[in-house]
Amino acid sequence: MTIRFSRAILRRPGPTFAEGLNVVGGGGPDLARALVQHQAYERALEACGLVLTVLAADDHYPDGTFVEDTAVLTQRAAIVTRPGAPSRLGEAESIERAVDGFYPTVLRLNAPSTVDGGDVCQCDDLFLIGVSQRTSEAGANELAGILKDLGYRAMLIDIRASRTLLHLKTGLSYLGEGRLVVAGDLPPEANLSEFERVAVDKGEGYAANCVRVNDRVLVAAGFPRFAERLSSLGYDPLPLEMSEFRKMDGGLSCLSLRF
Ligand code: CIR
Repeated sequence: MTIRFSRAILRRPGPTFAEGLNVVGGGGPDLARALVQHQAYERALEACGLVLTVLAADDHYPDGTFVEDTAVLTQRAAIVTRPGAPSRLGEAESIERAVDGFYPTVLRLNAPSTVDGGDVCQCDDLFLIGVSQRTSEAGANELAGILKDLGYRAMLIDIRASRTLLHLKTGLSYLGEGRLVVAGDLPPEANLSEFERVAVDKGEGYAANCVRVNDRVLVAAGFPRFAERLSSLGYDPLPLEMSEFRKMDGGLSCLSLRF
């Protein structure tokens, strides 16, 4: 089974984009270039058949373009999260309004739980949930409970000891067909034996955050070995320039909520 998407919610980076959080990426993004890259990302989703809802940038939330962290959109309900960085908590409000029009059931996490959507990877009926610097144990457990009530399975993966992963999906993506792209140092106790692992070469770790959208796989440009690997598995990679979002610790998946 491969989930097919028909819509996506996005938010363009705004004037305060460079003031967002960054630890790994180094900061200093060029807003004009980020906007061009975002435009290309929008066109790519449209080329995959998606109808877009593009929200206005909000100066109060420099990280607001990373919409994925604010919700978990499933085929059975929408769950609005409570992002783990205090500066991002308020982002969920406008996302909830945007999602409300599309979902009859919109659920919420309770304070003080925190969950960033970047820590949540849907693999068909199984959700992998990272416990991270952003997603609390309480949040991961609460989300797992909500998902189980919806009839899904859920598995927690503790990445708090990782030196390379901001979010679980920084180093892991689901391609469909039982295939999981894995880079980075996942804990050995993470039991992912039900999946066929697709490895990412050393030096191409950033590419692990790719996104299967219908008949294509969006992938960061500049990682030729990984793109070739995808092609050899029969996928159709669609490379996108991500340099300015990478500087702010963002990956491909976090720029949209697909449903
Ligand atoms: C942050 O630190 O929250 C943002 N600068 C980047 C968030 C990236 N989100 C994601 O990978 N899911």
